[in-house]
Amino acid sequence: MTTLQPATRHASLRAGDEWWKAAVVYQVYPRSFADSNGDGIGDIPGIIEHLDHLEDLGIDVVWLSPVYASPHDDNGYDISDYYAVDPSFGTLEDLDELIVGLHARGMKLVMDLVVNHTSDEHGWFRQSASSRDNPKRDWYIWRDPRDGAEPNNWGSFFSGPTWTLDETSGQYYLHLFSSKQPDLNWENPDVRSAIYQMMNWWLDRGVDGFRMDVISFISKHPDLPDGRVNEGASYADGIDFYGSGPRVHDYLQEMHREVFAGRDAELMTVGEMIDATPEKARLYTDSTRHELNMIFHFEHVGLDHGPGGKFAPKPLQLVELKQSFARWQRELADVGWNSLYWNNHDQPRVVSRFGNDTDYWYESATALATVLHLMRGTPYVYQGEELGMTNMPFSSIDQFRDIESLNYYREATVAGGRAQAAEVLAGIARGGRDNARTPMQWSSDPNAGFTAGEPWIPVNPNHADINAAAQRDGNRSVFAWYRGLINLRHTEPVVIDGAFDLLLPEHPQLFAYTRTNEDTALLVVANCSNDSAPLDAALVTAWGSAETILANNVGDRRLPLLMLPWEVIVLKRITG
Ligand code: TEU
Ligand code: CA
Repeated sequence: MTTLQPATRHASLRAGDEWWKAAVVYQVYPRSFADSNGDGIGDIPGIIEHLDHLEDLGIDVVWLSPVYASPHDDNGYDISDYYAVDPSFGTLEDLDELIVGLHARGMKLVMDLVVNHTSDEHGWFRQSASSRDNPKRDWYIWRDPRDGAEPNNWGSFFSGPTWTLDETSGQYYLHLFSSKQPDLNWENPDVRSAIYQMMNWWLDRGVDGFRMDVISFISKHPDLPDGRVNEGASYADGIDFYGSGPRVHDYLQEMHREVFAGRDAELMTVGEMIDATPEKARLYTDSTRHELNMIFHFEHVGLDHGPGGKFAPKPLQLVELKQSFARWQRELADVGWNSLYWNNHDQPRVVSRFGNDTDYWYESATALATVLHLMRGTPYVYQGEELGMTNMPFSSIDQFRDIESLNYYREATVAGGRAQAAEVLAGIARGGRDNARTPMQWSSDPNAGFTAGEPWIPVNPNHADINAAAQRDGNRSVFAWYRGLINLRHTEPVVIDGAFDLLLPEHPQLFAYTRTNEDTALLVVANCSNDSAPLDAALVTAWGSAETILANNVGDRRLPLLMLPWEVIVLKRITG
C-alpha cells in the first residue's frame, strides 16, 4: 500500500526547495519510548498512543530506530529478518497502523536501515557460515587465519578484534561491531540486489525514506590492510580502510537508481557517517550526484573525547564547537545539506554533556536547542530532548544494558583494581549510550508513565520533575521552547535559506551568528557559560533597534550589555 502524502509545504520553503529543508525530524528509540502491554519494553502501539505529542511538537518526520526481527544483541541494530517486525515491538500490522497514523497527521516515517551488517542469526549468515562452498558464503567477509590468528589487526567498536573464528570452516568472519553483527559483503551484486529489493518492499508499504546506519562503511579496502595501532591500544583503528571506501559512491548511486529514482513520493534519506569530513559530505549530499539528501557527521560530538576516547572525556571548548559548526555551515552552503543534531540513541544527553543540568537546566537546554535549530540544515530531535531530559545518575555497572559499555567495562577493568573500576564506571556513566536509552519521561507517575511493568532499563529518578505532563503549559517548558523553534523553521524563510555567518569566533562564552537573505536578517546570540558575559558594544549598537525579539529564554530583553548565564536571544530585522 502506498499512501503518497504531499509533503507538508511550509511557508518558509521557497518554490523548488526540497521539502526536507524545512522539516524537523524526531527520532524514536522504540525500546524506550512507550510500553503499551506492560512487558517493560517500548513498542509500536505505545508510539501510536503518543502521536499527539509528536504532532503538538510540530515535527514533520519520525525516524524510527530498528523494529525488525532481532536477537537484540545491539538493541535491534542486529537484524535477523528485514521483512518482519520483532514480536517485542509488535506486528507488521502495527507498523502499517503507525504509517497511517503519521500520514493522517501530515507526518512521515523514515525507517532505520542497517545494511552494513546483519545479525549472525539472519538466515543469510546461517547459510553463509554453514560451509565454505555454500552459495551465500560470499555474502559475508570470510578470510583464512594469518599466522594462526585474525586476518588483520582492526579493533571492533565494541572492544576486541573485528574478526571471529568459525570453527566449522576454520575461517574468520569480519564484524566491525559485535561478533553477532557480521559485515555483509557489498562487493557481491547479489547482496546489493537483495538489499534494494527489501528497501523497495518497505517503500511500497508507505515508508517515506531511510536513515542509513554506518552506510559509509559498506565499501572496504579490498586488501583489508592492517591499520596503525595507537599507543596503549590492543588493536588498530581500521576506519581509514573501511570508511568511505573505493566503491561507496558507486553503491549509493546504484541504490538511488534501483530504489529511489523511479518514485514520485517525496522521500528522504540520511546516512550515518562516522568518518565524514565536509569534503566527503559534499560528495554524498550533492543533489546532482543522486546519492543521499544529507548525512550525520561526528565532528562536534567528538570534541570532548579525550585521548582515551569517549569514555575518558575532556572538557568541551566552546570555541572549537562553534568553529566546527561554522566550517560545516560554510562547506555545505553552496552544495549539499547539513543535518543538525545534539542527541541520538548513541550520544549522552546534551543538557548534561554540554549544558548545565543543575543550576541552569532550563536556560542551557533552551540555549543549546536554539543555537542548533536556527542554523542551516535539517534539525533532529531525539526523544526526550524536547523535555530537557538529562543523563542518568548511574551508580553501578548492573544498571547498564549497552553492549558497547559492558564490553568496554569488562576489557578496561580486567587488569586494574577497585579504584580503577570506579574510574572506568564514572567514564561510562558520563559518555555511555545508555544515558540516551532510559525510558521517555511522560509523567511523574511510577516509571515515568513509560510502563506499567518492570522497565528494561532503570528510569531516571528526575522524572518526578522532568516529564511531558509537567511541560504542557508554557512556563519553563523546554517542550514549548522546542515547539517555538520548530515553528520558526516552518514560518521564517531566512531559517531555511539565509547565509550563515559566525560572529565573535574566538569568544569563549558567546555563540553568536547571523542568518541573512535578501529581505531578512536574524541574530542568534547565546551565552553558553555559567557566568555572565559582557556583550560586544558594537553588536548591541548594530542590533539594539532590531524590529522583533523572536526569542529570549530569560525574559523579554533586547540585547543587554551583559548576557546572563545561558541566556539566548534571537532578534529579527527586515532588511529588504
Ligand atoms: O552507530 C555507529 C557507531 O559507531 C556508534 O555506535 C557510536 O559511534 C559508537 O558508540 C562508537 O563510539 C550505529 C548505530 O547508531 C549504533 O546504535 C549501532 O550500535 C552501530 O551503528 C552498529 O549498528
Ligand atoms: Ca511492550
